[in-house]
Amino acid sequence: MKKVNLAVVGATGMVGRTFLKVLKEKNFPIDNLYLMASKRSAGTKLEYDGKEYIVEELTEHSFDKPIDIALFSAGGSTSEKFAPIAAAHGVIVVDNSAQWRQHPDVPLVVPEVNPEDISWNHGIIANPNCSTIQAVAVLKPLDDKYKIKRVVYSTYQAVSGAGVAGWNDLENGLKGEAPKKFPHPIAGNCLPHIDVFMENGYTKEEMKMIWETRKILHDPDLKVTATTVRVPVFSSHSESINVEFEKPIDDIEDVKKLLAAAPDVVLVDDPANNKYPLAIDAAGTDEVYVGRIRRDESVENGINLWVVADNIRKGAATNAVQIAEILAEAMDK
Ligand code: 25A
Ligand code: L14
Repeated sequence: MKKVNLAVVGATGMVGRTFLKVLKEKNFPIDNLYLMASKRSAGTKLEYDGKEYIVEELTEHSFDKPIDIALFSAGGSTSEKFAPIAAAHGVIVVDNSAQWRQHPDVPLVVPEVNPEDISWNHGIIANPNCSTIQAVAVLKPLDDKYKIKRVVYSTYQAVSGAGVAGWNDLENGLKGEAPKKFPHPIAGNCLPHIDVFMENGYTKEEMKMIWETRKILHDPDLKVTATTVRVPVFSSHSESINVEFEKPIDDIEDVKKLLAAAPDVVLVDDPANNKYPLAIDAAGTDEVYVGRIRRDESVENGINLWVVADNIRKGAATNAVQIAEILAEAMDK
C-alpha cells in the first residue's frame, strides 16, 4: 500500500485519540501525519508510533500542504466549514459528524455493509452514527436473505458517546456530584434523551438511526423506529433490535448461522451458560457482538436481537480508519 499523508482533525478528542490508537494497531501506511484541533488545543503534544507530534490549530490554510486523507471528529460545525475546504484541495475527508451524512453527494459507509459506495465520493465520505453502525452490520446479511420489512430499535448508550464531558458526568455523578453535560444525573439513572429534541417528538439521535439505516441499506422507504437511551455505562452501546421480514424464517438456526458468518460480527448466544453480548466485553475491541437471538412470537416473520459494540472504536474511529484503508488501497492503483 502507498504511504499516505494523513491529517487527524479533532485529534485531542475522545474519538481523535482513538484514531491514533487504531491507526497504529492496524499499521496504517502513513508518510506524513498532521494533528489538528481547535486553537484551545494547539501546541498539545500527542504521541504516535513512538514519535511526538504537536497539535496545530485548524485553519483555512491547514490543507494547503499535500494531504491525501483527513479523518475528522471535531463536531458538526467544524465539519460544515472545513470539510469542503479540505475537499477543494483534493483531500478525501472521512467525517465523523452528522453534518454531511444525508447529503446526496456524500456516501455513508460501513465497510462490512456498503463498501461499494466509497467509490462515488466527491471528497467527503460520512462515517455513520455509532448506534447505526453496529445495527446495520448485523441487519445487512439478514436483509440480503429475508428482506427487512420493519425495524424497532431500543438503545442503551454509553456516556463516552457524549465525549470527555459525558464520561466525567458519570464518573463524578458516582461520587454524588451534579451533572454538567447531561440535563439530569446519569449515575443510577436512564435518560431517554440523546442529542436534541425534534418537532416530531423524536430526538435527533433517534432520527439519525432511522435516516442512516435507510441510506446505508439503500432502502429509502424502510420502516424504522427508534428510542435511544443514555445509560450509566462508560463504554459500548447495547441495542435491542426487533426485526420483521418479508420472507418467512423457516429455521432460527439459519439466522444464527448467517450472523456467525457476517464480517466482523461475533455470535455470542449461549443463554444456558449465561453467555450473551456485554458492554464490558465489547469495550476496547473492534467487533460487533450479537446474541439473544429468538423469534418474535407476536408476529409472523419476526426476530429479536441484542447487539453490542464499542461506540468509540467500531462506532467511530475504527469504522473511519477502515474506510481510509480502502481509500489508501485504491490510491495505490
Ligand atoms: O456536532 P456533532 O457531530 O454531534 O459532534 C459533537 C461532538 O461529538 C463528538 C465530538 O467531541 C464533537 O465535539 N463526536 C463527534 N463525532 C463523534 C462520534 N462519532 C463524537 N463522539 C462520539 N462519536 P469529542 O470530545 O470527541 O471531540 C472534540 C474534538 O473536536 C475538537 N474541536 C472542537 N471544535 C473544533 C475542534 N477542532 C478544530 N476546530 C474546531 N473549531 C476538539 O478539540 C476535540 O479534539 P478542543 O481543542 O476543542 O478540545 C480538546 C480538549 O479536550 C481535552 N480532551 C479531549 N479528549 C480527551 C481530553 N483530555 C483527556 N482525555 C481525553 N480523551 C484536551 O485536553 C483538550 O483540552
Ligand atoms: O451523531 O451523544 O455520531 O452518544 C454520536 C454520539 C451524536 C451524539 C453522532 C452521543 C454522535 C452521540
